[in-house]
Amino acid sequence: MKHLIITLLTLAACLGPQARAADTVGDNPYLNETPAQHDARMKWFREARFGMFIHWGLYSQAAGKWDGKATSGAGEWMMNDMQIPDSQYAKLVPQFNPVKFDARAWVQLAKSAGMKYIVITTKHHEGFAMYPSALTDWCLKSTPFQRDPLKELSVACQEAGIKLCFYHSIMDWHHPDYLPHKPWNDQANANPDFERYVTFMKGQLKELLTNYGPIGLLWFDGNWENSWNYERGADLYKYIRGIQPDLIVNNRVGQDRNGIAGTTSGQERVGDYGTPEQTIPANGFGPGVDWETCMTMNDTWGFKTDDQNWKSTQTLIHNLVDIASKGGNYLLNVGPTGEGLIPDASIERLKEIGRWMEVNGEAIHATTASPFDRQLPWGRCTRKVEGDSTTLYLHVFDWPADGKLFVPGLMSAAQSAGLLADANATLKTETGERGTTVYLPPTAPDGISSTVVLKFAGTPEIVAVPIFQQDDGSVVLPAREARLHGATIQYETTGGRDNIGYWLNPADWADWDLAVKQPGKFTVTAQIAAPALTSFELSVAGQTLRCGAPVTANYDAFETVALGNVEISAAGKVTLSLHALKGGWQPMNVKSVGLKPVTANP
Ligand code: FHN
Repeated sequence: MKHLIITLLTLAACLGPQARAADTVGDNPYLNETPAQHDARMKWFREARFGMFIHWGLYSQAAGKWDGKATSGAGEWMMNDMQIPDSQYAKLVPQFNPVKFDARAWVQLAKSAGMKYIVITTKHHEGFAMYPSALTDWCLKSTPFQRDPLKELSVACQEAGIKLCFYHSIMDWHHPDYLPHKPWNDQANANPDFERYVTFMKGQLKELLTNYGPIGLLWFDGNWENSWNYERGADLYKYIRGIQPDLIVNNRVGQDRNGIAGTTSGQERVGDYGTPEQTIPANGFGPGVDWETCMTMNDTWGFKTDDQNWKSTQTLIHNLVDIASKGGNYLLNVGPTGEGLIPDASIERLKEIGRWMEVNGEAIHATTASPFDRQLPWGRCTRKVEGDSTTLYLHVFDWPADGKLFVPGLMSAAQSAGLLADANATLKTETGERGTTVYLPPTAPDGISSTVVLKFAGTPEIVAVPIFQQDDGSVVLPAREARLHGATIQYETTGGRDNIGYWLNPADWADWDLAVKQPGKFTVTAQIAAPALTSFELSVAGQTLRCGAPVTANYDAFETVALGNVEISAAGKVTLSLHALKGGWQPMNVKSVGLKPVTANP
């Protein structure tokens, strides 16, 4: 968990300010593209919304075990985590013979799941090229498998209309000239020359971008070591787009701290889109920023026999919907075995996702982010604008028992309302002072997520709806109605949760709008779960309370904490916000904030 928090905090720090496409970097014509040219290049990516990540390498043969011992980390990190010298790790080479590899079957599985692109590891950190490279023997041609899986995938993808994309690691634990040198790497040169390594890497990239047809995108990784920097990233970006100008390149071509989605100001950003990993940002990154969350289906990227911690299909579909509703892509990983088989548990989930996408795919593909300023209490929204008409797809996770789906802030009457699962369904809608109610049939068409379709002429009016006081003057601000700000803070619903969570970055924060009709003094409480002492600020109507929360057993053990008193002296809309207090902050989960009028002393 600690590693995850550090990783997430790193990512959180890296996904702050809005990223933009790679600006003009140097004099390369491929970088001075106009916004229209950039949009044309990014079009397929933005419409895809869903892709397959494939981590396949020598590590797949090891399956997470070495000399009978299981690695504690991810399968593809075994060489590093168990500090296996190259000379010993090389014993995997004669063992690697994935005779059951079937490119068409892999591509068909992706296509049937509704995936529009495949990103496969051409070389992971172990340095082993998963194709017959002319530049090294540390590649597939040295194994009994005398085929070229990238060539076979290229043919299968072109037949199926799927974009073939390549992952390539900058970090290379094997290459004798790579720096920093890994102490357990016994193949190093006495005088390693990193420039020679970069030339080698460019040579392999040229092989990959010359021999396998048009490649959709280059997914760089392993860019975080001090041998890599912005200048090298910009140079590499120019180099590969000089080979395939229409190529899209992720932001890990740049140096980690600078290259990921524009952490630095000025010109130091490289790459075309951001790459949150194993996390879904709270709100996306706003209009004009392209991003993609990559995620494992269990806990490892590369195959591990022991890793059977599979996410449910419900979680995977909710992730896909959540990401699309925030304007991002979902790159979902499979880790094939050393025999060339995708694990059955992955196949099962992808087929279930495919059945859902057959009915609901139009609410994912070629959609844009939700027009609502906060998460909807029952699910998510995606949008399509075609000509002067707008379609809102309401993804209903929690089907209302009373059949009334309230859409807060939707103030325009829909021209039509229906269900993607039933072309004959015509739903009644009613628009009131706080939003629109859609009257639904008693049973949800899909137990995971059902899609309600609202069509509008022009652009529907959507307003930010404050939360109103109860008749007794009290008000509860629930997590699901909070506006969340930042890269990792999010509203959690998995496992029955209903709280603000993943508040790992103290720069993230939350706020609510409330409509006060009965001003006065209020006692403030909050339902908080925090495994470590934490401190934060609550601000409303010009007052700030410095608050602390007691330690609770875990992130799901909520306690109601008294935070103090505030006065709201005038009726009207006010915003109540929660901010971490630097120095005393530790992650905490919040279920709600409550205000109760202070009754005059009896
Ligand atoms: O170290 C790699 C890891 O093995 C995996 O490839 C992920 C996928 O995004 N990227 C790096 C960790 O951030």
